[in-house]
Order: sequence, then C-alpha cells, then structure tokens
Amino acid sequence: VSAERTLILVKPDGVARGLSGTILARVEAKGYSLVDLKLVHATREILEAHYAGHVGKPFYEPLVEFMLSGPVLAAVFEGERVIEGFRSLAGSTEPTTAAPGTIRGDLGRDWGLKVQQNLVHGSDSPESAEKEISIWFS
Ligand code: DAT
Ligand code: MG
Repeated sequence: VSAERTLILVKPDGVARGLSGTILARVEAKGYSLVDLKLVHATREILEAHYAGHVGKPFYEPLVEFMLSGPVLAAVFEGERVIEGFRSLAGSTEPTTAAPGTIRGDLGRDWGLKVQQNLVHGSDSPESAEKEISIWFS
C-alpha cells in the first residue's frame, strides 16, 4: 500500500500574513506527514500549467496575477485519504462563508478583489495531485 499524496500551497496572502507556520501546523496536527517543502516565487509558466483547467474563466487572469504577487509555500503531504482530508480542513472556496473550524473559515475573509484570496490550495484528485506535484517539484 502506498500512501496517498497531495500538493498543498500556502498562497501569497497566507505567506504575507505570516500564516505559513500556522497552516502547516494545522495540517500536521490532523495527522498528515510533511514529505517535501519549499518557498517559491511562481512563474507564469508554472501557474498556466497548475491552473490549466481554469483557462477562460472570469477569475483566471486575476488568479494568476494574485499567485504571482509574492512567494508561495509549496508542500507535499502524505497519508490515508489526504486529498479529501486536506480539502475538508481547508474549507469551501469562498473564505467569508467557509465553515468556522476550517483554515479558510478561521483565517480568511473577502478583501474586495476579483479573486478569492483564500490562503491555500489543495489538489482535488489523485490525478491532479500527481500532475501538480510534478509541476511544483520537478
Ligand atoms: P478551490 O481552490 O476551492 O479548489 P477552484 O479550484 O474552483 O477552488 O478555483 C481555484 C481558485 O480560483 C480558488 O481557490 C479561488 C479562485 N476562484 C474560484 N472561483 C472563483 C470565483 N467565482 N471568483 C473569484 N475567484 C474564484
Ligand atoms: Mg481547485
């Protein structure tokens, strides 16, 4: 049995607000294992690959610009059902209404911009996770 892995990003808002350690600690406290970690200033090329599924949506360009606005903490975590478990811990996409108890619900809010500055990314399937890990940790 090989444990499932996921790609987690602390987005530029989370890094700039000094929440990287808090967010990593919450993922570790749930029981997942950190297997790789780096601080990276993303390139447009990386983001075009990472967000290929969102091309053409109204928030795509603001999303890419936001992700280029500062460094991102990229992490690989491992554990049984970590993909689903992290997305549950992260909460729903919009931080204003994300459930209290989640990372986005506890630590995020709307900042009046065209993109949801929602602190974290987590892969949404095993296929996405493999692809995203290879994009950020090639
Ligand atoms: P998630 O990050 O919850 O998986 P997603 O994959 O649908 O959400 O979208 C990727 C990111 O794009 C999301 O984290 C924030 C931004 N986004 C999504 N939907 C949006 C919307 N309707 N308005 C503004 N930003 C949005
Ligand atoms: Mg997504």
